[in-house]
Amino acid sequence: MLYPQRNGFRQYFELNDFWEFHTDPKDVGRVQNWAQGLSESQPIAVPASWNDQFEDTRDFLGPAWYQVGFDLPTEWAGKTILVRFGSVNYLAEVWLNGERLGQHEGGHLPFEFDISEAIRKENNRLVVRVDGTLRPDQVPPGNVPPNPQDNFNRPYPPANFDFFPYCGIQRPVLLYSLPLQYISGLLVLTDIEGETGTVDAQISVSREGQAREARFTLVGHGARITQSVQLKEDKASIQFQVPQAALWEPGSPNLYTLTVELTDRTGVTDRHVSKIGIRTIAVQGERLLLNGRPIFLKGFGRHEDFPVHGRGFDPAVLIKDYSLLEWVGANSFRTTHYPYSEQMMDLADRLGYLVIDETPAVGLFFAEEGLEHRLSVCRQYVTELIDRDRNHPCVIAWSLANEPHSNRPAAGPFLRELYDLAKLLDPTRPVTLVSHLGVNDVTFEFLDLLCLNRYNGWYTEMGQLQEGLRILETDIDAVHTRHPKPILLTEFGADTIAGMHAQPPEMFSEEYQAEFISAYLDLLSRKEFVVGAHVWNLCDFRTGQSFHRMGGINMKGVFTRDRRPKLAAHVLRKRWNNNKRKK
Ligand code: GCB
Repeated sequence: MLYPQRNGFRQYFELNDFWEFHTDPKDVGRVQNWAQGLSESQPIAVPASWNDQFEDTRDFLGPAWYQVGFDLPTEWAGKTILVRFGSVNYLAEVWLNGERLGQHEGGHLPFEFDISEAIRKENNRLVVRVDGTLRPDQVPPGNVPPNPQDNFNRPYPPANFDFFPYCGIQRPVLLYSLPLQYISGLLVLTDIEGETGTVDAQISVSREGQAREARFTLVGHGARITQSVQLKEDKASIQFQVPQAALWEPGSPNLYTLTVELTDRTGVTDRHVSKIGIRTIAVQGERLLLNGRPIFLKGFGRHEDFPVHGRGFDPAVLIKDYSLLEWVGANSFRTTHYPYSEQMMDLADRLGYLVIDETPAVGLFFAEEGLEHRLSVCRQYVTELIDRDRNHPCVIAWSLANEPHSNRPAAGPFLRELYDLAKLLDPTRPVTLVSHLGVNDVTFEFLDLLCLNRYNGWYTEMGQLQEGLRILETDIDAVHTRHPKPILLTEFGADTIAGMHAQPPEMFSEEYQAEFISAYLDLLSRKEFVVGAHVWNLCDFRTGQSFHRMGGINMKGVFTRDRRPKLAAHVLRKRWNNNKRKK
């Protein structure tokens, strides 16, 4: 599924605006046929989570109904027309002019419907039912019966994860047009031989039509290469050699423009333009190699989270977060704990950040009940994520899950199946998942890259940082001895109340967080097999209410929720910016 574009052959407009909204706490909307149109409603902003927009919806998770009206641009008559949702959390069911288009499960990944038949010239009515209710058989799960062994205190709302379960239409909704026969898929693979880059590009075409040929053109950094090939069974592929290729990497994120056109006797009938980066990524022994050279990841976990918008797409916050990453000297991040917006990924390509791209599988547990459904949703996520992001040079690894409770027997086969699926769909990138278990994690046997979350000196060894570090060192050394693969510390951090100070440092003070992060980085820099460190978190973020989340906020950000630096941000900036190579 390619992102809509604007050119002579493709057009889109955003249905981002004020929509009509009605909550449906008694779940009567279906029976009362709200799909035909809402008789009562109030205005709501789209895209944005609904929770913080109204007085009475903060903890309301659904179901709720949205509606918007639009006319068809006259010049779109006779084209293929689709409606595309960037992210609706969690269950979406969609109708156009009373006709049911379909449904989608899971937030943070796009879905679309061909509405060429259902659309009218005027007065179209799009209705969406959204249900974010937490259920144990969903991913991420919620309302899971408490298990005394898990030692997990359920927050409110009862999510199985530590961030607020924001709901609604959270990313742009696009109405777009394509020619009848159009380029429907694109796969780009790159390689490097000496100074020459290789670009393999393959397209698929929606159906047979007039076009018999595809023309591929690669432009940039002094290169301009064109090649035309015949379409074979709705597919076409080429290979370009790019001498003296300008490689993509942090610090010099060189991109080329790849244009693919379908042509018939009269000329061009469709055009798709994308930016590509020539780079390689590989695990070799205990190292992670970018363009054949070892790379150390410096960065963060983050959340799509901001006051009032909730998890809603906000381009200004996105740009701001990239300027914070640059200011502090980071080169990477993980899309904790769900895929980020497509715009965020485009900017990572452009600005040169390495991304560990994570599916929405957080809080996975392996009780029998609901297991089959959770597995099928996870398979869907892996497939949709790889399909969405596989052409991004910024993506250096796929993360299948965050902290699955993988000490149950069912966990091994479940996660192995997802690993095999990711490898099948993309044999070029390392596949990982993020573990809190460590040496006994069954998945460490097969993962390409080991990701560990650790909070010694915070959740354990509270207030005793040195003791925490001693245990951490023993622990990661043991993981390394048993599994000699690269290790990335994907989370470590301490909640910190901005403005609270203590000397000697103590928990919750800015000094404790700064010392904690520095000491972790010092320890990790001594371990050759550690290939990166991601601080938890870039910014404070909203989560459920519980006794250990004051004001419903996780305060492990090195910036506050409104993006002001704490002491630790300055410490990181000094460390990461003073010596670009220092770990
Ligand atoms: C973790 C989780 C993350 C939490 C974090 C914390 O291990 O992966 O989602 O927010 O710990 O702060 O407790």
